[in-house]
Amino acid sequence: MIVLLPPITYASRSSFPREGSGNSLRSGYATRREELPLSKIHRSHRHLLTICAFLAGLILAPAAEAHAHLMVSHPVADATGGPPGDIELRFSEAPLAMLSSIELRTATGEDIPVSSKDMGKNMLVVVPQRPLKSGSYTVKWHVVTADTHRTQGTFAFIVR
Ligand SMILES: [Cu+2]
Repeated sequence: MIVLLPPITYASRSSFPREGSGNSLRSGYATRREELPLSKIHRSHRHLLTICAFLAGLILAPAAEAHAHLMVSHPVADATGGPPGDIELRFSEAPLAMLSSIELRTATGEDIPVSSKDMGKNMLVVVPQRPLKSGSYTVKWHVVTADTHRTQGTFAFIVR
């Protein structure tokens, strides 16, 4: 394939405005360059970067804090006790219930069906749909907060 390019025309020297000799024109360029040294350009860029970093920090800082961390649970992780009526998880931020979940499993990996129960803004609560026999259980949770960030975790408890 042949690509046809328009002919490149170079402006002849005579087409430049002539102000004095060629030597004075060259020295004029040099003077202009001295007025805007590289270090000055870099310094102004550095200021711009500092401002950008500051603004990004303002925007990102509240978002980073909005991750939902598990504050406390019932049963408490690694606790041994009677069969709990529900599994309660309290987070540092409000989970979006539609995008969050709690799964309950036996030691052999059997999934125990749960129903959700509303117990307030920062809580996720589920009720096991059948009585929990003695043995160890795993609670696997994942939570999405309003900033779309996802956190997850697992803990276990033992039913005597
Ligand atoms: Cu977050």
